[in-house]
Amino acid sequence: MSSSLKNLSDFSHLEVGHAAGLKVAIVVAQWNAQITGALLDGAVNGLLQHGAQEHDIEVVQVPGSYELISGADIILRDESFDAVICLGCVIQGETRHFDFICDAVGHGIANVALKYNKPVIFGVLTTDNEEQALDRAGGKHGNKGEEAAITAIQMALLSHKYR
Ligand code: DLZ
Repeated sequence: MSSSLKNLSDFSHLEVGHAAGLKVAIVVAQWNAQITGALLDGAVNGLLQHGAQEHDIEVVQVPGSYELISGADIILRDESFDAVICLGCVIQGETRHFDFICDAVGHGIANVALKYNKPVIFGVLTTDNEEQALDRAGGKHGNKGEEAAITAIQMALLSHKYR
């Protein structure tokens, strides 16, 4: 494999300082607040650890994951944001609500990203039960909020590069 192709497959972590100067909004759902609060902590820590400034991070609460779509859309009317991280937790219940919400949020977030040509990150847990969600919100499977922050930085940098 040529050295340039090897570089393409290098997914090593972003270095500290790469998020300096990036303005990032975090839209977080209030449903399952214990879990989304932990995801929020992970996302903020992830941004700060990589050099983002506290005053460049805007946290906005919306009622449920379904509202993450319009929350991200509203935020991106402000052109100064480089990326939006959407955080939510949808837990399977007895009805088909789960399917409708997950489907809508996945497509909705993708549409907002394309509408504004900005990274909008899907940091939504879609789990069978609360235990699985806790495992991914600072538990044994890490913190998906922190992973969403790294993704946001990576995509914002990519977007800047090809502006
Ligand atoms: C209604 C509802 C249900 C049943 N479950 C969840 C959930 O597990 N996670 C979540 O974030 N939101 C849930 N919601 C609320 C919807 O996202 C939305 O706020 C309402 O349907 C109003 O649009």
